[in-house]
Amino acid sequence: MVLGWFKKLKGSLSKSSEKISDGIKKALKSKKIDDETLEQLEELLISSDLGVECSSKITEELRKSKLIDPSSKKVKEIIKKKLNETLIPLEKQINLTNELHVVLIVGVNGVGKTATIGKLAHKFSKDGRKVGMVAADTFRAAAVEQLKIWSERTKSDFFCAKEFSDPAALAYQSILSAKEKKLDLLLIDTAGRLHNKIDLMNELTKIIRVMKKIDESMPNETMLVLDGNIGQNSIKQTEVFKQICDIDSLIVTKLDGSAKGGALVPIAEKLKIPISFIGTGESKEDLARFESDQFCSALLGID
Ligand SMILES: Nc1nc2c(ncn2[C@@H]2O[C@H](COP(=O)(O)OP(=O)(O)OP(=O)(O)O)[C@@H](O)[C@H]2O)c(=O)[nH]1
Ligand SMILES: [Mg+2]
Repeated sequence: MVLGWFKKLKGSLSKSSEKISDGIKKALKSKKIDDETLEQLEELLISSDLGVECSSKITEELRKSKLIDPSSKKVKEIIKKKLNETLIPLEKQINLTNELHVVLIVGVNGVGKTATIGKLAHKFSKDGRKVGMVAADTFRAAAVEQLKIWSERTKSDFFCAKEFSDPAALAYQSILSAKEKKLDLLLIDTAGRLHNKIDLMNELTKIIRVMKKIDESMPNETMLVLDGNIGQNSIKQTEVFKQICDIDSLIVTKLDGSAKGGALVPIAEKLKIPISFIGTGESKEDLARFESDQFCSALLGID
């Protein structure tokens, strides 16, 4: 089971890991770690989106290691060790209890909020949990329809309201219904785009304020979804959301496809917010709990 999951993660990150593996092999042609090799390795790490800061730290570590007869395997282990130092403290597990757990999913448009809700529902239903989804993006009819399809696909309860109705009222009602139905997990989808940014932020503030009327601890958890491909922009997006809500964890999506898997590292390093899950594709299985060691092995192509 665990092995199957790791294989899948490796497959999703294969474009990134092939690029890194080939680059390391090329850099080690001289069979020694000299200035030229280190420069090549640093360039490789930067071009693999690991960020300048992290790439230079790794290069320094490789310099200090004074590897005699360096192999790709040894170099990868040093890189992994350094990445783990940054990423392990940022692992975040979601542990459900027997009480309803309400999760608010936020993020700008197109980052993958709705798809991530579908994938989360699939993951937790497989574990025998009763899951519900709330279409609190009432601004777009298509958004409601998209989430409905995910609810059918994952056999989850679905809560929605009329187009343009108040998402805060919907969220409130849905929590009450979910409690009655004894659901374990309620995932609330929110709008990524309204008329403007201020409207979007006001709406989110209101959703949170109204939820708190049920219980001050609501939402139990807020997850910010970030598109792993957009680099610096993630930092800016996070700052905007941080002004209006407490972000408990990040979900970094779209680490598959192009060789962009490394982009998670500078995001984590700069934001220092725990990462709960990573998205590695468009299907319901393409979501993994964030476990640094596994992620680094997959990214670097280590078995
Ligand atoms: N390759 C890849 N595609 C993804 C991933 N996550 C989401 N997508 C795709 O990205 C696109 C946008 O995803 P949505 O879930 O609609 O994004 P959203 O944040 O809900 O967007 P809005 O509702 O417009 O705010 C869809 O085509 C998804 O299938 C991922 O991890 N990998
Ligand atoms: Mg959406």
